[in-house]
Amino acid sequence: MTALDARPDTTATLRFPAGFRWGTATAAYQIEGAAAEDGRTPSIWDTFSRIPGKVRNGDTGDIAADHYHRVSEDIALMRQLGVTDYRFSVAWPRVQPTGRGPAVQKGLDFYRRLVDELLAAGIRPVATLYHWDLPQELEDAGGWPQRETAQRFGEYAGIMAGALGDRVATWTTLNEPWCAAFLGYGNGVHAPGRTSPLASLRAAHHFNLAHGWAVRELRSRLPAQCEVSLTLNLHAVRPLSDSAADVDAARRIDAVGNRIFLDPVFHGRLPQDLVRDTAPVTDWSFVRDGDLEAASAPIDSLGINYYSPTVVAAGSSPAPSPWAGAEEHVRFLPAPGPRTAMDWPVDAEGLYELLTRLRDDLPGVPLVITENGAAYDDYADPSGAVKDPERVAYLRAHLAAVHRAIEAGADVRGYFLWSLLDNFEWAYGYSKRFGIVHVDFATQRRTLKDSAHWYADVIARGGLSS
Ligand code: IFM
Repeated sequence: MTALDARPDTTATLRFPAGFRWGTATAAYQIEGAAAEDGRTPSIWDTFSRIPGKVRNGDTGDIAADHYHRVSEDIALMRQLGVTDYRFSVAWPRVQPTGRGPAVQKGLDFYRRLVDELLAAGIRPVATLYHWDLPQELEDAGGWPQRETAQRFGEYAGIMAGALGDRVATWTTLNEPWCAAFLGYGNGVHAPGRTSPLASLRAAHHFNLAHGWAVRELRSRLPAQCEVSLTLNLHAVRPLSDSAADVDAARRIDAVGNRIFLDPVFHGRLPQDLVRDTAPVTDWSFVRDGDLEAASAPIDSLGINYYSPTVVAAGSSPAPSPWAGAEEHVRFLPAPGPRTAMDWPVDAEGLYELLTRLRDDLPGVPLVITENGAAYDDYADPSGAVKDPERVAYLRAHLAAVHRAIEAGADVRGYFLWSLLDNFEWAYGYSKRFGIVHVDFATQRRTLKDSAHWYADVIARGGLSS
């Protein structure tokens, strides 16, 4: 034993591997604001949020956290936290307003500045090309259920790679295509608000295709050291019991929630049980020769967004539901335990289950937690502090689960906390606060919550202290 080995570990009891990436994440529509500036045109979320009753309190992303005008201030906050990486998304309608043709210089300039300032601050930029803000013109032309949208996305990916190239360390094609396809086109709680099982399955396929075509464009323009990735919100599905019927309910949700993306992207095939299950609502003839090969262009890592598990049993769920027919055979049950302000159960074990499953199902694919976090009803107290002990407990439990999964052999390379800032939480508007930095939306004043100080300490120690 060397003197070094004998030294007590005073920094962290659960230490993460050297080089582990500690980040925070945001998305363009949720924080940028400046919705009509410098040539940006409406996205489907600008349109959807203006439909009465679709977003709580009639909130929109017009101003959001005004990040477009406060980039430097927000990067200074990240620097204070000590994050190694920052995951942001590019607003497609800001750089290519109609979703076709040449890019708008001012839109590109905004992201250039963001990336340059991140690099100057020693923070790795991690860019997502699509976090749900489709240019409205492309939706008017048919949106994601139309194949042409995938083609447009590939071209847009090429524009971005040409503009920012190797200055972005990681390029992620899509964020949570499940939500975009099934909440956007299936039960309509997200933009564009359509309610058609067939449209949602078509959209899911075109997301896979768009991803593959974007990977091809990125690879042809980027230097080899750039990482190319995809982020999925995989469902940690648990059957209520080990009865054959409950296990089959879980299989159905795994097919339409997880394998609908995992199989095409990593194995170049459609899950055959999904094709059988969905036969009543679709014949899948929109999948053409060569599509699955295109979708499975190799990528360097898989991003995973995890918040809570899904418990299911045999039965049926009341419509409207996003599950493309699966809800006729599946009952969704509340998982036990404490809940966040979203009414989502706090269950770190689900993250461990997901990571160890991926360790087994996708050997050799590095994993990155690209989102994890919780909303609570935070407020600044009279002294100006924002005390959020529930969020700290949530984060600690989930980071401990990640650590345990790494020890069990899962190749997890990083963790991005959702979110840096309080922001526009889609159909919930500004009523839900996910940030570790509190935003007073009237003044745009930022205040570090206790969880931000706690996270800075975790990063500085390289793990969790006891
Ligand atoms: O805010 C969202 C984010 O845009 C995508 N993943 C889930 C988060 C919390 O709902």
